[in-house]
Amino acid sequence: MAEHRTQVAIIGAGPAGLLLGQLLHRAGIANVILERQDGAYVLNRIRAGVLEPITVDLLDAAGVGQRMHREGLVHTGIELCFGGARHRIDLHQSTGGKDVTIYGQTELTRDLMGARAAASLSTIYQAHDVALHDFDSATPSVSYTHDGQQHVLRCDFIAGCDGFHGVSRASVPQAALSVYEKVYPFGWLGVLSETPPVAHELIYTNHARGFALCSMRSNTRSRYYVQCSLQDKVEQWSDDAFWDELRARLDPATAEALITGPSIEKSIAPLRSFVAEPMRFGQLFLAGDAAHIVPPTGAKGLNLAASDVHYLSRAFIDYYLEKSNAGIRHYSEACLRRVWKAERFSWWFTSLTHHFPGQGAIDAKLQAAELDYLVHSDAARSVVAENYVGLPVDD
Ligand code: RFL
Ligand code: PHB
Repeated sequence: MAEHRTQVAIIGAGPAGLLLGQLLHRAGIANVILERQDGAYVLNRIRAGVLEPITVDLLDAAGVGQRMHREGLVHTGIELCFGGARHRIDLHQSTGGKDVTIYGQTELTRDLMGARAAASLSTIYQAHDVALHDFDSATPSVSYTHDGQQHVLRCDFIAGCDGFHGVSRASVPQAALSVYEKVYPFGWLGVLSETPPVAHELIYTNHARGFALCSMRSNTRSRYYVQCSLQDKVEQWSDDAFWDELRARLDPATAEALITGPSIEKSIAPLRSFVAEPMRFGQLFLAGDAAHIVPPTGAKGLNLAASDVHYLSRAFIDYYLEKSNAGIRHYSEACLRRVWKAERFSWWFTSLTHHFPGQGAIDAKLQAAELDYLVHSDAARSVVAENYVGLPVDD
C-alpha cells in the first residue's frame, strides 16, 4: 500500500473539483484530485452553457478566465416564447447592468484542466474503488486503487465534488442526512449541431406540445432541447424528427429562421430537484451536484457548484491562512441558503414552461396568464432577471 499526504483531498474532477483545486493552489494550499474517469471522458460530457457573473468572477480569481472572456458570448437578455410570439426580458436593464456569459462547461473544464496541468498539480485519473475513511476524526484519509496498486491519501479535509452518483454523499451515515427530492415526469432531449443559432439570445418556449429551448455554444454551434417523455430512447429520435418537433413548438417566424444540420451529440437528461442536508460532516464537505441537483431550466447547476466552491475555498483559506474555523462552521448553512433559492427558481421556471402529463385546460390557462403577466410587469420581469443572473453570494 503506497501512502501519500496532502492538505485537501478532492474527489471528482468535474467543474467543482477542478475549480476548488485551482483556488486552493493559488492560496498555497496543497490538494490532490481523485477522478474515476479519464480526462477525455470528463471533457466529452455536454452539459451547461450559461455562466452567472459570480461564476465568471471565480474563474477569473482562479486565473483561468482569459479564453472565456475572448470566446464567451455575453448576453444581456433572454427571450420567452409563448402564444406564437417571442418576448424579451432585458437582464441588463432589470438588474442594474448584470448579464450572463455563454461558455460551454466543456470549455471551462478544458481551461481548468490546462491550468492544473501547467502548475503540475496532482490529478489521479482512473482512480478506482475510492473510499472515504475517518472523516469524523481529525485524521481522515481516502483509499483508492490506481494502475492495479492500492494507495492511501492522508489529509486534513475531504471535498466531495463527485457529482450526484458519487461515493462521498453515499459514505455519510443515512441517519445523518436529510434528503429532499422531486423527480419530474419528463426529460430533455438535447441536440448539439454545427449550425448558427436561430437567435442571438436564448429562447425558452412554452407550447402545448411541450417545452423547448434554443441555446448555443458559439456563433456557429447551437444547442437545442425539447421536452420529451421519460420512456423515449435517443435512438428513436432521428435528426429530422427532432428538428420537426422543435419547429412545431416555436413561433412561426423563429421556426422559419431555424437552420438545421446533422447532430453532433444527442442525449436525454431526466429532470430532478434534490438537496441533501447538511453539506458538511466533520472533515467531509460536499459541493456541487454531490449535494444538490436542479432541473436545468434555470441554468443553475454549474453556477451552484461554483458558489459552493466559493464558500469552501474561503473556508479552507480562513483555516490555513487566518487560523479561523468560522468559514468551516458556516459552510453548510451559507451554501444551503443560496442553494434553496436556486432550487425554488429552477422548480418555478420548470413549472411555468413545461407541459405536465395530465395537465388540464385550466393549468394551461394559468401558465399563459403568468407568462403574460411576466412579460408585461416590470416587477415580475425584475424577479426573473435577478434570479437568472444569480443571487449574491454574500448577502
Ligand atoms: P460533475 O460534473 O458531475 O463532476 C463530478 C465528477 O466526479 C467524478 N466521480 C468520481 N470520482 C472518483 N470516485 C468516484 N466514486 C466518483 N464518482 C463520480 C465524475 O466522473 C465527475 O467527473 O459534478 P460538479 O463538478 O458538481 O458539476 C456540476 C455540473 O456538472 C452540473 O450541475 C451542470 O452540468 C448542470 N447543468 C447546467 N448547469 C448550469 O449552471 N447551467 C446550464 O446551462 C446547465 N445545463 C446541466 C445543463 C446539466 C445537464 N445534464 C445532462 C445533467 C444541461 C444538461 C443537459
Ligand atoms: C445549454 O445551453 O445547455 C443550456 C442553456 C440554458 C439552460 C439549460 C441548458 O437553462
